[in-house]
Amino acid sequence: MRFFDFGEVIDKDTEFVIFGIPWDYLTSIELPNSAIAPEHIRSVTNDIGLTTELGYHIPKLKAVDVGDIEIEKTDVEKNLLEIKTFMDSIYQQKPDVIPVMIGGDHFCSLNVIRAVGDHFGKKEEFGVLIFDAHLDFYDKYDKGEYSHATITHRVYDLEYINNKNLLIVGTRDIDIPELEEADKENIRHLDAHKLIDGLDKYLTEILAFFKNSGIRYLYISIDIDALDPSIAPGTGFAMPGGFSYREIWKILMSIAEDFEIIGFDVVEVAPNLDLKNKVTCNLAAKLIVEFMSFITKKK
Ligand SMILES: [Mn+2]
Repeated sequence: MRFFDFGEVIDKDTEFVIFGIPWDYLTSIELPNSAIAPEHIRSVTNDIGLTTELGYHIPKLKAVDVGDIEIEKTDVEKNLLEIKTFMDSIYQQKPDVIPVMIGGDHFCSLNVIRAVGDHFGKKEEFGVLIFDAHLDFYDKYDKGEYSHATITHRVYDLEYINNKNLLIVGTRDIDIPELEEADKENIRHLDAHKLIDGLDKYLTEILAFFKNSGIRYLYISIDIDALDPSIAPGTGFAMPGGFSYREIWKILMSIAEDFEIIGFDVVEVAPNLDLKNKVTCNLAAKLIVEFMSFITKKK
């Protein structure tokens, strides 16, 4: 099964490479099963109409779905290497391709973001925008430095990432140790409650943060728990007060207009906790395909 029946062979026209990382070993609670999310999110695309909300014909997207990276659940180092090798291979086939990763827990993003950043030539113009209910900024969590609760810290540890090109939005469930750690490093997070002043203001703050830092190229990581659990119930930590679909849709549209998006992911969807009508998987699939259409339309 492929995402929207896209082909699987990267060629000279390919703009997006979609792939799954079926791995959730580094989540911190047992209940969610995001390892099965890539196949479930692909599967709902069978039943979604073939135009985006603005009428773009989805089959026209120059996207391929190359399947899942091979994962051995508990072998963290091996999986990190596996992800790196995979990323190297897609860039070898097409150096300017846009990777689109379907997780897995949030830790799956680390070596994807690292590969995108390492590969990208203009590091001083590169930034990372993370949508998340949480900071994920623990220095260490239950299994150590690698955890879905430490992912943002590990991204921050990359030599070309700092508090001027890393922004977390949608935060509303922050624990004291990670807040202290984030404050110590002056990490900017635009908490969800600030939406009370309106989406336009919120959006302006996001755009201004990166523009003031001279950033022109962005990697976007979307933890599905950034959205309100009323529309995204299928995830491990369901915390009220998140983005509506329309709010995140508008934010994604605006950042695709103002920045070059050079990679993105959607993580932490847990199909075993989803409703029977698969609303969370539908949401993830919609976000992916709408965002691709925003990115491609610009060109
Ligand atoms: Mn997260």
